[in-house]
Amino acid sequence: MQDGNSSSREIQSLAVIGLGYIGLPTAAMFASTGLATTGVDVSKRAVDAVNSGKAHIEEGNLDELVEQCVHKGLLRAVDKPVPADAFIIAVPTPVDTSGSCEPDVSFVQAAGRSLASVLKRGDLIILESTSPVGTTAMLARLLAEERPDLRFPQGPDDEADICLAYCPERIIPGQMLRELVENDRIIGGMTPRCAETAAGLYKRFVRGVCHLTTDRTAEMVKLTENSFRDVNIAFANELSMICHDLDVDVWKVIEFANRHPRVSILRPGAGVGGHCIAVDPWFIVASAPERARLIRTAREVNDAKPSYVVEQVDAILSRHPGLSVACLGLAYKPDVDDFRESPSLEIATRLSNRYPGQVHCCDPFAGALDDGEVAQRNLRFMETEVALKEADLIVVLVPHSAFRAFPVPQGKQVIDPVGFWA
Ligand code: SAJ
Repeated sequence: MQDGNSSSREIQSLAVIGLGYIGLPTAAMFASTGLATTGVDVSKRAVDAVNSGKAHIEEGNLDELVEQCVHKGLLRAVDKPVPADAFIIAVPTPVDTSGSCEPDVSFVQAAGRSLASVLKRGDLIILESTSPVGTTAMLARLLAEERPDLRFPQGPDDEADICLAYCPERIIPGQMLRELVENDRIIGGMTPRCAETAAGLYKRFVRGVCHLTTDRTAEMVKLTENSFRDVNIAFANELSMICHDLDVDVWKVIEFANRHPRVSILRPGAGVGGHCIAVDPWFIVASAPERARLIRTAREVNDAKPSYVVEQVDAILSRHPGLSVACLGLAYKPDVDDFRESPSLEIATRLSNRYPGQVHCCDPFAGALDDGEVAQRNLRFMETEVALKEADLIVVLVPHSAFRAFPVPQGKQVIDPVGFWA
């Protein structure tokens, strides 16, 4: 399919289901183009924040954009879907954490059921949530059951009443508003007309190329991107442990290897976190358990890295039991206030419980952590400046830019899996 240039119908209103890390920036961006946009979320906190002109998440200039759009009457939030010409579903798709790592698409199903009653002929529905291959088609079947009076696409040649497409978000936290505009989009329509209609909507603000394809291909593209990154990071993490055993500086090895024109190794760290890279590869593993051996192993290597860091601390504290420890950084990656699936938070929690009273944590974004969770994890916080002076052992878990303000500590033991002072 070609780059789509035309929208087959005029879209005058949009409802975005899910006002989280993806839904809110997307809703605000559409509203900023003059499109009447309604954000829908079951969280009263999110709805109230948006209606008072605020973003309930920390992300660049998002607060300002939300404020402007709400002030102009282009963006509002409600707790149930309202009629609109187009719907974007941006709800979480976690994996089952009880051990099976099976994808949980129940939020997508709930979003589909909740918007079914307000659908009318000619509407467009776009799924943006990272999803296992086949989820868009599953959504079409679910909607067809809910609304037998409307025709939904059933195959690529079907001329239906409703357009359905899968368009994965690909924006990186910390750079979301820029990437929303600049990144290429992969637009997978259940029919060519669905893809063109969805592309017409995104072209309100996307300056990257809109690549049109099928729903199943677009679903797999998204999973492939994040799995590729996970495998590359697993390679770096494995390399860091091998180099440690061989007493070779992994940072120099990677720096020099990356001077090769066809080598590009990512950075080792304390583990892989967040709600995407640490989760999405499991969607591929779940759909092809026999084949996805490398993808599964990469997940296992990255998931094992926090234990490796804890063992490094254990090794020092077993020789010097009374040392005080400072853990620098708890967020899932640098310069974000997002602690979901954070390996650093896991490491700090394990150390705090293993060495009660000896461990302090520092994170410029700690205010975003829930007080109850902090208490439950037994975390104790300290100003970075004080911790760097007072702690005997510094463990750098996240290289937040704010830590650059402090000089490299002298005369201290340091464990630095992220290469902050490498
Ligand atoms: N990490 C490393 N070493 C690296 C890079 C990252 O250890 O060299 C770690 C980070 O510290 C973090 C985790 O990996 O714990 C994930 O961080 P990230 O910056 O790689 O990715 P996310 O999860 O913030 O965003 C990813 C992006 N996907 C790709 O780059 C292929 C983003 O474009 C997606 O939109 C996003 O997932 C998503 O929503 O799926």
